[in-house]
Amino acid sequence: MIESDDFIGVLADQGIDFFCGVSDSLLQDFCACLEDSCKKNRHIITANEGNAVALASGHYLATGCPGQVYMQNSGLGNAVNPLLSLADAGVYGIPVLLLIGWRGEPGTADEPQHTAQGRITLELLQTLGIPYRILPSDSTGMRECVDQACEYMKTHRGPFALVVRKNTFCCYVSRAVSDKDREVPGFTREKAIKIIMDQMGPEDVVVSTTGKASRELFEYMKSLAGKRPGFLPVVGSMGHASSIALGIALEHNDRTVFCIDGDGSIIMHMGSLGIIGHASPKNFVHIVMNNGAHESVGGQPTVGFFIGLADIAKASGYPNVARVASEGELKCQLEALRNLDGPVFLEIRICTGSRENLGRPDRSLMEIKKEFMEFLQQQ
Ligand SMILES: Cc1ncc(C[n+]2csc(CCOP(=O)(O)OP(=O)(O)O)c2C)c(N)n1
Repeated sequence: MIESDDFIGVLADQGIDFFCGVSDSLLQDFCACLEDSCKKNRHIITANEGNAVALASGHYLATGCPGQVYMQNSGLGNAVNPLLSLADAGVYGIPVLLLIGWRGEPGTADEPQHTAQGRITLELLQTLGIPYRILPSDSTGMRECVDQACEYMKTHRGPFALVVRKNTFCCYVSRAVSDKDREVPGFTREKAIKIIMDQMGPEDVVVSTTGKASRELFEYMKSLAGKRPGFLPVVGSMGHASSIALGIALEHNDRTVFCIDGDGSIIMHMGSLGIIGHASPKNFVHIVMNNGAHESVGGQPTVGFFIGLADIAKASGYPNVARVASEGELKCQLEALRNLDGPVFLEIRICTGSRENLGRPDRSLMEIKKEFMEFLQQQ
């Protein structure tokens, strides 16, 4: 396996010292090492992967040196447009070194939302005209592979991709700030989810975002006896849970539709806030679990604690917004918001952290969808 420090050193030898992207669990050790070793503004965790390609392009235009953009292969979808209509050799010809975590690699066990993307990852790169190498997991192979990528970028002026298999990077223990340093209260997402679920009725609908929030909700739902709210865990399609929930809320104004979002997810496609605010469904409750991190894939910091999410929602047309940071405040607000017109926005400041033994949905996604659609048809 490769030491992240070594890899970063090899990139530095080639003049690559600017990094940006959205992480993936396969790249979490590398990202933790970047957080520790890069000076401010040499490593930027972006809103989405398309942003990262554009940011690295700006870096190249300013310096003549390629930047490195990391992402999960799911993020290729977000990146296709700037890769093809900005960085491509037929447009501005901008060298960008892509580092892509290969979830759903054929022959490996992974979650269903990664299967299709995993199967076509290499083919998609080929279709995009982006040459690639699978990053070797030994130091000599890795160095030779980076040299080849850099040589290509110099001569062809376009992106090159390094595809990363599971267990390519050694474990890296981060020296980055702890929860204590970030001054967050010890109020977990799982605790907040239980409080929210406990005040929901059996007619309500909940749509939850990608990552551990959906896994925690799934487990809690299983433990609820009798009638439960309708539930759709959005296992992939990060950042789109609120738009899915909007589509449902507009057709079922007899039901309260809750979207349980994450800070990383809401930031990824933040434009949807203005769309929800403008559509203004009265039955829409948007709850954001703000832990200031992409906790599900290793805890890389987001800007969640540095921007006013509730203020942004207010300015986007949500008539009622609030921010809470404790169990007591959450219970009070949940009671109050029942009597308010939506769209309502509730930001919950929580700490990072989740159970080691957290499960995953153990039913097929098709079954979950069928049950959800049948639930919505019931009066
Ligand atoms: C387009 C895309 N990029 C990256 C990922 C990998 N990913 C899965 S969950 C997640 C973090 C979500 O962060 P947040 O919404 O803040 O929730 P938290 O994990 O903190 O609960 C990431 C980056 C993905 N699934 N899809």
